[in-house]
Amino acid sequence: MSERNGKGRILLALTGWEPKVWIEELRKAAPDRSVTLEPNGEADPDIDYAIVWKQPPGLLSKLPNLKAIFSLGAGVDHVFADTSLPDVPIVRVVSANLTTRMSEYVVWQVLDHHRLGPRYRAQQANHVWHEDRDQKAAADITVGIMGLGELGRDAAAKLRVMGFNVSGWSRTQKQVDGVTCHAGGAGLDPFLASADIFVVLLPLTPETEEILNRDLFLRMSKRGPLGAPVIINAGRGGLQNEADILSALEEGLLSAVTLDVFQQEPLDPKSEFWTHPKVTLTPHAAAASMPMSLIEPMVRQMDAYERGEPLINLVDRTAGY
Ligand code: NDP
Ligand code: OXD
Repeated sequence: MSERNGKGRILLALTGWEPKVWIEELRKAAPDRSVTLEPNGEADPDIDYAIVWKQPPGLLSKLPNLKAIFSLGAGVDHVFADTSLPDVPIVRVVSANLTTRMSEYVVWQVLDHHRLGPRYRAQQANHVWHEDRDQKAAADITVGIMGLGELGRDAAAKLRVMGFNVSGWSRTQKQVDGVTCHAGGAGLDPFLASADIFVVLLPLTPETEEILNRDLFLRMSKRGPLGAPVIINAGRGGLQNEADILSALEEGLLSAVTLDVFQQEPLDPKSEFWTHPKVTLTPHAAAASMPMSLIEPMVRQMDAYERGEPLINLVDRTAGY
């Protein structure tokens, strides 16, 4: 640990986010620690911890005394985008506050599709009064959650409270109360056959890249009350083949999608997604990283680590999440 007051020094490296609120929150939570904003700390031998969102590639490997990397996101694909990462622990966000907001988003979007929100908004825009009399109950619908991690499990529990049937898919077998759990390659087809609305809360890794593609859509159940599946992707844009989504919507392989994340963010102003009648989109806003709820626990982790306690919420480098 760097000397001075014995408290590890922090480098904050952000791309695309305004640093002011993060610095302010850090100064509040860690008044006794030095906080440097990248690029000023480049190659600084006194830096112990890096707090990052899309850090510039190569930056972290230049910090000779780096002890740990703290991701400002639950997802860490932005950290791994730097291929020269030093071999130090990576801590990711696991936060009840963020999890709750993600579940709000999931329940909001599932209910919106289930209760024909897109159709009624289009009718309103055209002054059309047409009530759909064939109204389904939540119990008639199965929501399939891809990714039964911190976020997927909480969303599953909240959807269950609303009365939906819930199935889930993960890399390793899980047991979740009231959820039919499938896992791995062998579990994928039974999972895809089980649901009507698919909620995607997977991390972006080499294994999941563009998993949302035409082949997968063809394997999804078409028997459900919605006629064709709905996909809600709040994981990462890299999980989706965007050309395949557009053609699947045209062909009726998918009935509608909600996309919070895109291959390229911000989304190109010319993208078809903006105006497509079967697309609901939000600007990577499903569950934003909030300084008030994330910084304090990160600093408390640093304190605990300096007392000899292990870091928690560590990323498995081999699995990539
Ligand atoms: P977790 O790591 O807790 O959970 C990930 C889940 O995905 C686990 O169930 C894991 O399986 C499963 N998984 C990983 N790889 C595979 C695979 N190859 N096949 C099947 N299942 C797989 O992550 P979180 O729940 O905390 O977050 C999920 C993602 O949500 C983040 O990585 C991030 O990309 C995204 N996110 C988006 C936000 C937004 O605002 N849009 C906000 C926050 C996060 P297993 O259980 O076996 O490990
Ligand atoms: C995250 C995100 O990964 O906000 O936390 O996307």
